[in-house]
Amino acid sequence: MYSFDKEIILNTKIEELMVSSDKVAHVQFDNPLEHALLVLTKSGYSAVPVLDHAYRLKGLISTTMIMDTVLGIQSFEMEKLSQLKVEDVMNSSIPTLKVNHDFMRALGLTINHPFVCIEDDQGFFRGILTRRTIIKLFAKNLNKSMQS
Ligand code: 2BA
Repeated sequence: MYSFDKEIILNTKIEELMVSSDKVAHVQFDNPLEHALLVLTKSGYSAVPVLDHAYRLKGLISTTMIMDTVLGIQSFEMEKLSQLKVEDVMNSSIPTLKVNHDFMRALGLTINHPFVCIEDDQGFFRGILTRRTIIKLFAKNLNKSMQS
């Protein structure tokens, strides 16, 4: 028989779970697509945040978005990798969190999104909340009781 420490989980602050911005692979909105593909491939992540030069959040870009863009009717149009920029392809309508948002909001968003970007009141990027950290929190606070 297992139970959760509900209070501990619900009172966890988003800031405690956040992967801070200095540890998050990202690209800038005006980078060419080939740079974004390089960052995605070398980091091993399937999607990363897109920022502006002041570190404000602009959206996210994934390998699938890039490959879908270069895939022509008959062949890959690889020249698009240098012709197009990240902003031409990125998804700019993404859910975001603030550090003071409550845990249930974060939990709800990570059902449909592998990670959610966290920004401050001015829109500056603070970091990400990943599904992995949420699952780890539940695993850590799962207690085995004596009754079976
Ligand atoms: P994905 O890249 O699709 O990764 C799915 C899961 O695979 C990750 O889950 C993680 O458990 C593992 N994984 C993938 N690449 C990894 C790597 N280079 N090092 C260690 N583990 C790796 P989560 O950790 O929950 O991450 C969810 C999503 O958040 C990732 O999806 C990625 O899009 C993004 N992400 C996570 N950490 C990031 C970081 N430091 N920088 C940029 N994006 C990150």
